[in-house]
Amino acid sequence: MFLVVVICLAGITRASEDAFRGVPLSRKSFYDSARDFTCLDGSETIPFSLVNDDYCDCADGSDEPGTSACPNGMFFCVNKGHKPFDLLSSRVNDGICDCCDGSDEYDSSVKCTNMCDEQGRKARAERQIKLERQEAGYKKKLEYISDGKNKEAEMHDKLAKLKSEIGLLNTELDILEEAKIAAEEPEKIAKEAQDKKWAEEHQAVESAEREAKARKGFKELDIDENSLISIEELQLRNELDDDGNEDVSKEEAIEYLGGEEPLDFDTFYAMSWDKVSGAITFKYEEEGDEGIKDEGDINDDEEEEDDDDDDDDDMVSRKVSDKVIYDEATQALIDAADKAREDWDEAKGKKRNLEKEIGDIEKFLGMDFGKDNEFIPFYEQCYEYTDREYTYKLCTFQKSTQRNKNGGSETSLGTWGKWDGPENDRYSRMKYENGEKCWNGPSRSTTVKLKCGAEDKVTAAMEPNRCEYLLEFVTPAVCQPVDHSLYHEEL
Ligand code: MAN
Repeated sequence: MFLVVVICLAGITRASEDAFRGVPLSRKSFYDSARDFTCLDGSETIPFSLVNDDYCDCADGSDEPGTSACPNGMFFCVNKGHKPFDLLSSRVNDGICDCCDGSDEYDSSVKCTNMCDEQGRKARAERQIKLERQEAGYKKKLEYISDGKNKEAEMHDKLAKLKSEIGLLNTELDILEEAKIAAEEPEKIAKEAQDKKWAEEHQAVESAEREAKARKGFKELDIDENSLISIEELQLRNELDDDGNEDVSKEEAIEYLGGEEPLDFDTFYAMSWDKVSGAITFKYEEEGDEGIKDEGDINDDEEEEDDDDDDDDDMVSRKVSDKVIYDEATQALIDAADKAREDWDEAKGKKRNLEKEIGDIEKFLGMDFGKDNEFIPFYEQCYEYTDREYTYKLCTFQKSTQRNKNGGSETSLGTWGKWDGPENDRYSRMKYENGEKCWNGPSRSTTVKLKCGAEDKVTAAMEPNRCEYLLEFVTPAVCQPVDHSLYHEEL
């Protein structure tokens, strides 16, 4: 009798255990053996004895959580010691251990060992490491935020300082400009006077030289030394044979003479010299400039004209420098103006540098460095990653490049473009755009995917599409605080 009761009780316990098999804890309240069972989609109500009877009654499969009778049923793996999860009930008793506690194979040819404790321990250890990394990362992120704040404040201070400096410099520049104008005015007047004088002297010397040459030429052509050039004398110069018939015709000579023959020097100089000297190479040309000074003058034997000739020679030999040599007073004015110009230029240079510095700071302050400015410390920092073929360099907020490991020049994979993460996580991706053009394709570009980690590092580089690069960048800057409340419930 006692045995029968025990067997019966055991049967009842087994039956009620079977009825609740595969029911998740969160839905346990819907499975009450004292009442009829209403399918969870509300489509039908059946006697509770039909729950887990290996026959599918509910359209949503909710009456068979512990058997594989319903194709869409869900079996709940309790997995005590590890993570519980819902398993498609078609996988129940299919000969494969899906739940780590083996509960899905309760009536199967395979015997599953309960691996939950071991797997749970391993998962917890891994999770612990991850959490510690996240926690350390977040701590570092707070440092970045504070460093960023300091740097931002420092930049604001610097900007204010530079702006006041440039204000003072503008006043100084006005003064220096006035001084420059004041120094340049007398310099201009003095210089102009001397420039004019020099130009006149230079011109006088040039024309004296020209005339002296003409006199030499005249003398050379004046074979009969009668101080006149005749057609016949010109006909003796082969160079004037324009038609190349080896004879200088009368007409050819007249063409060169250009006037009534015979010509005295003045007429010759005025009418013929340009043409004749262009065609004939005179002896004085072969002898160089010295020839002009050393040789006698055409009027050597004419007493009264000797003086004139001496004057000419004087004029010719008188040195006129290639450029103006200013007198002392003018030079002093030039030096003073040069100094004023230098001072003004120097101040202008200073202003340009200040403007550049101000521009750089304003650019920096106008940039988006994340929700809490946590990315400020990354401004123009560089990180490298080398794979089998290339070294990738990421200079954050600046550029991304690639260089072949065996050398060669850098290829631009884009310059800083924008934050490119999804709307709810904008700061999880960076985009670098408009890099070097891909052969027969678009410009190269780089997406940088940011992942939480304890230190700043590029950990992977890929080219998922030709000339579209993907870098994985691990950094504390994207670490979130650990929400301990999420990890308190025991697995
Ligand atoms: C270079 C590199 C590669 C890229 C090809 C495209 O070899 O930049 O990453 O795919 O050019 O021609």
